[in-house]
Amino acid sequence: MQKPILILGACGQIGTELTMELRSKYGADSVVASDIREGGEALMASGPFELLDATNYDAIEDVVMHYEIDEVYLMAAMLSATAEKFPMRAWNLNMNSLFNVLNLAKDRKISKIFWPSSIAVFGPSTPKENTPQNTIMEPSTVYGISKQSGERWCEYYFNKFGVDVRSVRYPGLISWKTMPGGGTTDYAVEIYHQALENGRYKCFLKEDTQLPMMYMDDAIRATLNLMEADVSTIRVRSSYNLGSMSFTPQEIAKTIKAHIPDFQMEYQPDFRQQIADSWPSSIDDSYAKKDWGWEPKYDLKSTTSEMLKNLGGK
Ligand code: AKB
Repeated sequence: MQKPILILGACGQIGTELTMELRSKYGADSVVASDIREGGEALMASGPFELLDATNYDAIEDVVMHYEIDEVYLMAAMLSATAEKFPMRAWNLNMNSLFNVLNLAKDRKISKIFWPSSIAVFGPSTPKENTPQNTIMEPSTVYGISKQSGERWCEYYFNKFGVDVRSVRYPGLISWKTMPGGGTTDYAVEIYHQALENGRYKCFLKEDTQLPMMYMDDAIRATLNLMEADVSTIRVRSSYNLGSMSFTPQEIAKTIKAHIPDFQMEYQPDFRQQIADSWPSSIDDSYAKKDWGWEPKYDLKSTTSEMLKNLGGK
C-alpha cells in the first residue's frame, strides 16, 4: 500500500495535475495537497488540503507528523521571469523550501523527495544543441542559480546522508488545466488561450527562439516513472535532463494556423528574450532513457491538437 504523500505547491501549474494523477493512482486520502492559497474547485474537492508555506519548517513538520507522510513532492517555486524582479524572495523561497524537505529526510521523518529542477540550470556558455547531462553550467538568471544550487544540495544530501531525493530538469511545460505563472516559456500556453479567445497573440519572444518544451501529460508521467523507479537504477542524484520536443514561436503559430487559419502572430520581445537566449534549444535525455525508460509521447502537432480541443471545449 502507498504510504501518505504530501505535495507542497499543489495549486500551481504542475502541482494541480500531479495531485490529481497521484490521487487517481493511490487514492484521494493518500495524497495531501498543500499551498499558500486554495486551488481550483476540482482540486479542492478531490481530497485533503492544508494551507502551508513551504518556507516554514515547523508547519511542514506538523503536517508530516499529523498525516504520517512518507514522500514529499516540493513543487513550490518562483519561476524565471518573476525571480528576475524579486531576486531575494526567489532565492529564499526556492532554497529554504528545499532545505526544509531535505532536512526532514535527513532526520528520517520522510523517506523520499521529488524536487523539480529546470533547463534554467544551463547558461550562455553551455552547448545549446542537444545539451548533455553533464556539461558547462553557468546560469545567468536568479532562478537558474537557485535551481543549480539546489541540484548540488540534492546530490550532497544523497551522498552524505543517504537522502532519496529524485529530480528532473523540466523544459517549458504546456498544459490546459492550470495556467503557468512567471516563467519564460509561458508564451507556449498563453498562445493557445489567445488564439481561441481573440484569434491573435503578441509574443514576448522573437520568432526564431527555439526552446525545449513538453506536454504536461508527458511531464507527469516522467515524474511518476522516476519516483517509482527502483533505487538501484538511479545514477543521477542532481537532476536528470528530460527532453521531448523543441520549437520556435513561429513553428507553434504554424500548427495553430492549421486549426485556426486566420490566427495572427505579432512579436514584441521583452526582458524574457535574454533569459530564453541563455537556455538550451534542445536536450539530450539519454540518461533518463537508459536509467528509467523515459520516452515522450507528445510532439508539437499532437500537443496543439490536445490544447485546442480541451481549451475549446472549456
Ligand atoms: C520558466 O520558464 O521559468 C520555467 C522553466 C523552464 O523552468 N517554465
